[in-house]
Amino acid sequence: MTETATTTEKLNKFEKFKAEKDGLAVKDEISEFVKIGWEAMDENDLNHRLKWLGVFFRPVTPGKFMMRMRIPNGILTSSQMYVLAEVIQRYGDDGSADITTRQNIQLRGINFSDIPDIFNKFNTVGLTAIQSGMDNIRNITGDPVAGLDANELYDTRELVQQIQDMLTNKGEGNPEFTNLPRKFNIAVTGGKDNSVHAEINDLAFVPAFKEGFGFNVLVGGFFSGKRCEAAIPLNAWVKPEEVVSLCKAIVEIFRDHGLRLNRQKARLMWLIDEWGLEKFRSEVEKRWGKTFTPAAPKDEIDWEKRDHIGIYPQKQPGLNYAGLNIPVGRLSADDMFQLARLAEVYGSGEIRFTVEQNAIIPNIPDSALNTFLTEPLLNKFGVNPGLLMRAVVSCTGAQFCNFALIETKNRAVAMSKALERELILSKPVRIHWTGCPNSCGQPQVADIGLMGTKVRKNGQTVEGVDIYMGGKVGKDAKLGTCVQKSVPCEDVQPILKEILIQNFGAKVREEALISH
Ligand code: SRM
Ligand code: SF4
Repeated sequence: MTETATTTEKLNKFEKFKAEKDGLAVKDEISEFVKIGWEAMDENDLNHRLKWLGVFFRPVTPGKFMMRMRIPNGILTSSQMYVLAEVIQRYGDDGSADITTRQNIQLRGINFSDIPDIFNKFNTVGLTAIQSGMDNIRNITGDPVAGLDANELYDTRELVQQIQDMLTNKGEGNPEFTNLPRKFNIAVTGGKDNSVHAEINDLAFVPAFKEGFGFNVLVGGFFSGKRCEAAIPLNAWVKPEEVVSLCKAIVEIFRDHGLRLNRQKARLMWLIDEWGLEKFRSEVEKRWGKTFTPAAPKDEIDWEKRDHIGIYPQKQPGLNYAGLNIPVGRLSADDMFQLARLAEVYGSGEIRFTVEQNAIIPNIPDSALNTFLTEPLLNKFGVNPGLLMRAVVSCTGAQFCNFALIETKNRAVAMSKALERELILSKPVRIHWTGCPNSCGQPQVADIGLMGTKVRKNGQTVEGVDIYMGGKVGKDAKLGTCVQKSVPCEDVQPILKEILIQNFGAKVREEALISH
């Protein structure tokens, strides 16, 4: 028997609560919830349905909520950034924000009773957090230098916005896509360096020429605790104007036929496995109402991936973008006010994010660059950071995430600094930390990936990592694999040092040798 949405018996607990009451229903109930207080709320409303509004109850910090935004293509205006900064500013030390591995932002420390007011503020500047968690489509990623890069093949900004508008009903919430079997990730890349990790999305569009410019379509990429797969070619080439309708058709197929009985098998790739790629392709064609043009024989991803840290000339003569290194994406309210101010004073009031959890300020005139470089914020978020710090990525980890097996962000920063003190590196090495096998910090795309686990040491259970290597990004992207299991965190630094020396050409600093 196939495992389809039409099988109503034996529903897992997630399917049951979705069938009992739609996730989006909480949109009309939020004022009522605020009246009764979060402590009195139904368990499923609190722990799950609120995520349809982008509001996350944090069992690690009860009463201090997290909000996950939607930032299509990772682009914000300074007025939007000011609003986000004001939201967290009122929570003092509890208020912080994180740039995420999907070019997005999450706000922390939020008081439940403030949520309706926060939504009103979002409305005034065109921000939305709708359907950003649970069984919904995640933030749609696009090229972080879209419209700036002289070598880009396609400016992804408008297309990404159109996909979001279609899927979320312009940020209001879309009842059509409110009950998917699981999460769903979409990425569009228009540059030559695959700056969005197309290969790890359920649906990705990569630039390719056939009847003019268009995209080859990849499907089924995902990470989960149980299984990780790179996306596979659908053998389809589409024109830019066909992308939105194809997204709709594929998400509908996933919604109507995706496997739902076993939550561990509910991502798109499991449906493709069950049907076979040919059947999947022809079902999509039927739903889309068109026949696919077969994929272009070659795509245009032929560069190594850029990290965008530094100052780079734009395609617009006389203008530059500045890529600022935000270690592990962590921002305070002050940092956000400063970023918004710099964007206004030196740029065009725009701030962008990358999937490496860094920020870009575009449109800085040549004449303003020298003064820009003297800004105090650049001492914290540099344009020329150390070669480990500039590439370190980390998921949320134990500080706020109840799935975490280890603390990640602080450790990632401390270890990058310590290794930079010990070693001389000649190129950036991408080290990704993730607190558990869910892989939000994408250790499989890293040069060196560290996945949190629990290990035994001297008869005690302690925090540890499994070490991944071999992740390749950009052209010919390839997922890394586990090379060493169960290393206690306190023993990781010397192992990383050795890996950096053996595999990445690092040299021991003489001062470090002397001080030993
Ligand atoms: Fe993730 C669940 C954080 C990107 C795979 N992820 C979670 C939750 C919501 C768990 C929870 O409720 O505590 C984490 C919230 C912790 C918190 O307080 O911040 C969480 N995921 C994140 C973020 C914030 C990591 C980061 O520090 O950047 C990223 C938010 C992206 C966004 O803006 O939407 C984030 N998560 C990812 C990615 C990377 C990506 O998309 O490129 C993945 C792997 C790719 C994928 O999904 O295929 C990822 N997160 C997961 C999974 C495993 C999904 C699965 O199919 O099993 C879970 C667990 C789940 O959904 O049940 C999860
Ligand atoms: Fe939490 Fe695990 Fe995701 Fe890290 S990888 S944010 S610990 S769910």
